[in-house]
Formats: sequence, C-alpha cells, structure tokens
Amino acid sequence: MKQLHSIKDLQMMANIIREDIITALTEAKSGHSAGPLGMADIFTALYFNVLKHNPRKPNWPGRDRLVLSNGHICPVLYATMANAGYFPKKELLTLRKLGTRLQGHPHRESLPGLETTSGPLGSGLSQAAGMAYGLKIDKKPNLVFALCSDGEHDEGNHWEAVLFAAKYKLSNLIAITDRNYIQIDGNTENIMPLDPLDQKYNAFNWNVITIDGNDFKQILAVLHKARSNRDRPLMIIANTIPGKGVEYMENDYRWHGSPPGTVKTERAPSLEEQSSIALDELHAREAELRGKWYRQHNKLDPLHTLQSKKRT
Ligand SMILES: Cc1ncc(C[n+]2csc(CCOP(=O)(O)OP(=O)(O)O)c2C)c(N)n1
Ligand SMILES: [Mg+2]
Repeated sequence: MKQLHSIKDLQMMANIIREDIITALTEAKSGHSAGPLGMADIFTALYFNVLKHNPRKPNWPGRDRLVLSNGHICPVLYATMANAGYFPKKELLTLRKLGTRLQGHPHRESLPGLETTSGPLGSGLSQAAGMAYGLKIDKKPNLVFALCSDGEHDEGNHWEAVLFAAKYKLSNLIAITDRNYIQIDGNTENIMPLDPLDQKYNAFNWNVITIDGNDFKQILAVLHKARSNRDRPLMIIANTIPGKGVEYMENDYRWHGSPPGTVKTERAPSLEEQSSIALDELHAREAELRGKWYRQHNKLDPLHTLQSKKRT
C-alpha cells in the first residue's frame, strides 16, 4: 500500500480525489457534492497515511475498520478507495448507475472494502460501537473509525451509541464528525442547534478534540494520537468547509445533494460550465503542488486527464 508522508503529497492526492469526485458526479448527473469535497483531506489522510489496511486483501483481519455513517458522502469514499487501489479508477464513472458496485449509498456486499451498508442517517455510530466492543472483548488492537456528520446528530439513534460507547469505555472507537454547519435544507444551527458540541461529548464522558478538518497538520496530529487513546471513546470534531476546493460551491448548503451542472446560484457559472470550471480550479491547484513524487507516479493522474489523454 502506497503511504504518503509529506503534507504536500497528501494535499496533492486530496486534490486528485476532489477532481475524481467531480468527474464521477458529472457523469452520474446526480449525487452529493458539498460533503465529499469537504471531507477529501480527512479521507486522504486515513487511507494514505493512518489506516492499517490492504487494498489487495480487503478482509485482512488485522485491518482497522472504517464505517461511513453519513453514506451520502460516498463519492469521497469511492474516489479515495479507487486511488488507493481497491478497484480501477475508471469504475468511478459507474457511480449511481443501476446494478453497479458504486451505488448512491454504500452497499457492503457489492464492493470489497466496505464495512457497512449506509444511507439511513444516525445508524453508523451504533454499528461502529458494536464492532469496537467486539474487538475489545477479543483483546484485538484494531481501531474502528466512525465517520459521521453534524446533521446526523438530529437522530436519536446516534445518541444511544454515544451512551453505549461511554459505558463500555470504547477507547478503540475513534469517531470523526464532519462539522460543516450545513445539512440538507440549510445551516445546522437554524435547523437544530448543536453547539457547543464539544461540551456535549465531554458531558457524555468522551474524549473530544476539535480540529480544522482541512488542515493536514492538524488532521495527522490527532489521528496519530488516536492509537494511544485510552479510557474513553474519542470524538474528533472536524471543522470543514463544505464544497472545499470549488469556490462557487464553498459554504453553500444548496450543493449538499446536487452535482455540478444542476443548480443555479448567485456565485455559480452557467449550468453548462459548472463541471469544467470546477475541474479547472482543482486542476490548477494540483499543478501547483506537483513535485518529484507526482512525476514518478503519473499513473495516479486524475480521471479527467486520463480520459483526455486517451482521446488525443
Ligand atoms: C434517517 C434519515 N433521514 C433523512 C435522510 C435524508 N438526508 C440525507 S442527507 C441529509 C442531511 C444530513 O446532514 P449532513 O449529513 O450534515 O449533510 P452534509 O453536511 O453532507 O450536507 C438528510 C436529511 C436520511 N438519509 N436518513
Ligand atoms: Mg453537515
């Protein structure tokens, strides 16, 4: 498994993943943009630096478990898994098509490497807590990473898992909340206020750390500490920018569930140009970050440039 160690390499990979998200969503003509783009840095850090995993042996018992609870952000999971070598990148073009392995919400039995099926919000933390409890009983060192969203905190089921994990002192459970302050219809604090979220987790007997979820230095620092987490489950509240990397999408909830080419907003270009302008912006950032590592690994080009190379 290719591990990336420098922040520059990780930033570049996150950019390639963002480009692949846009390419897959454009082809699918439906799906979620904001959450996946915002979480690309955390997924890159997990799959290319932190997780113990083997894309060639997805069921290796020594692997850490990654449970995606907010299943609608799966374009970032799929794009990261494809770049990490779980399946061919061109399969990303089958996102959301009938009968494919890349459904609009993850289907565990379709794709090796998925730990759970998700989509109904609020259930992932319970599933992850159950896995962590089982691993603890068996005295196994594997960690369980549970990825959740802020909107999911409106589900009662989520809080049952918060109680359960604290009761059993599941220090092998590392939850990450995508704190992007948006949900389907607007700002989280208008719909169902959550702040101060850190104090709530403290009061529920969890360890809590708040980070900038788009800053690799902070992401790596906290994720590396996770392996020595003790006594309580750990909640990482990751402040992220929804739509990160595509200026006209950033911090606008209207991109929660829409791909480029489908929403008219004050900041967005014409529908026809939305996809290419998003790709141009991301590609320019990627070009800035290109270094020696990139030149040695050009097979990791983003999908849209691989496609255009094929055409020429
Ligand atoms: C139980 C359940 N209720 C409603 C939905 C519909 N739904 C899908 S995403 C979403 C918004 C959730 O907020 P969040 O995950 O914070 O959105 P994001 O930050 O990704 O835009 C809703 C209500 C669902 N998938 N499951
Ligand atoms: Mg949200």
